[in-house]
Amino acid sequence: MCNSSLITITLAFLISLSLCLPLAQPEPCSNTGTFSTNSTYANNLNLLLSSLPSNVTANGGLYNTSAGQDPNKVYALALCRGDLDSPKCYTCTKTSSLDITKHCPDQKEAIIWGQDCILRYSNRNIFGTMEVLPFNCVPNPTNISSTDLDQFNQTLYNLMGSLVTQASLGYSRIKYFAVGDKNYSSSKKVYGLVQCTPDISQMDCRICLEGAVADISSCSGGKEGGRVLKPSCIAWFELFQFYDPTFVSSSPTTPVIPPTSDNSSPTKTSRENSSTSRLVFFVVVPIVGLMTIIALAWAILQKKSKQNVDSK
Ligand SMILES: *[C@@H]1O[C@H](CO)[C@@H](O)[C@H](O)[C@H]1NC(C)=O
Ligand SMILES: *[C@@H]1O[C@H](CO)[C@@H](O)[C@H](O)[C@H]1NC(C)=O
Ligand SMILES: *[C@@H]1O[C@H](CO)[C@@H](O)[C@H](O)[C@H]1NC(C)=O
Ligand SMILES: *[C@@H]1O[C@H](CO)[C@@H](O)[C@H](O)[C@H]1NC(C)=O
Ligand SMILES: *[C@@H]1O[C@H](CO)[C@@H](O)[C@H](O)[C@H]1NC(C)=O
Ligand SMILES: CC(=O)N[C@H]1CO[C@H](CO)[C@@H](O)[C@@H]1O
Repeated sequence: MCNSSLITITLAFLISLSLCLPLAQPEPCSNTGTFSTNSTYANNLNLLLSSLPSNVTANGGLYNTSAGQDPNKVYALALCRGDLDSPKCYTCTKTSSLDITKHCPDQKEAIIWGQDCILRYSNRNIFGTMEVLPFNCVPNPTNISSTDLDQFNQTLYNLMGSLVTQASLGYSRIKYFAVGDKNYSSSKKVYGLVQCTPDISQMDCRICLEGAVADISSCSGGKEGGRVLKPSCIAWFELFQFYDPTFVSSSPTTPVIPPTSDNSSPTKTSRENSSTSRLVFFVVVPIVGLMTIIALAWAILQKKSKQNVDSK
């Protein structure tokens, strides 16, 4: 009994730790130019970043805005994951707005993918255009057990394919969003999530997501999970339910037949930058190792103190 509760606690602790991972992610700061402290651009940017968290929350999870006049005009966009409640959306955009200035202190353009939100800003108009670069990949470091691989791979791509179709119809409350799960064995399930920024068209959402799903095998092939992150869309899968299960999709749960107009659907975009994914790998993997050690030490201490209590 003690052992099972110990395992539960350790697992819960590990999962909660893994949710903090994105804070350790290096953030792509574009090299399109820099601005200096106290400049008009800096002031416009600070104004936008400080107002984004409340505005995105008030606006139901998405907000795009701009401030100033050319050449110092700043465009900013924030999007929360479709299953987030307002407090979590606020926290994520708040944290991301602080992190983005920390990671990219003087870049005129930058993007950050928080655990639950995307935040971007630029000196050019970024609204309404589908973008797939920069590209970020966050694999779950755990290898999937090899006996399951073929069945798993097939199930994963079936699941993600139907989520892409469902999300790109735009029926969700936050427009392009879908979550779902599928059994890949009699006792195991894979869970998926896809989302596009609502400013792009259905067709562009589909193109972006199909590219992201195609990138899953290079990002996290053979792994128990992974996130492919792009400016206009994200695709994410895990072997546990990482999204809020109370999220109710407004579209039917039955698989949706793909629209015929998508027969000519373009293939995945090329020229994707994988340097960030390598960075993420080298940074995230050692951190996960360290966290595991801390969690185990913590669990052992818990067990000891529990035994002390029991023996009294
Ligand atoms: C920025 O402005 C503040 C207050 O106006 C001033 O104290 C600070 O020295 C300035 N910093 C730079 C780098 O110019
Ligand atoms: C936000 O994006 C939409 C869609 O691209 C655009 O029509 C709108 O003007 C933008 N809002 C602001 C404040 O720029
Ligand atoms: C995971 O798989 C890769 C190759 O598929 C292998 O190199 C690596 O050692 C494995 N890691 C663990 C922890 O089993
Ligand atoms: C699917 O997996 C779950 C456990 O995740 C299990 O309880 C359920 O029986 C499985 N369903 C089928 C149809 O295999
Ligand atoms: C899994 O299947 C997809 C599509 O069927 C394929 O592109 C991918 O390379 C496969 N990945 C692995 C690790 O087998
Ligand atoms: C639409 C909206 O909520 N706009 C608000 C964005 O944030 C600024 C500053 O906090 C407010 O003044 C706006 O009203």
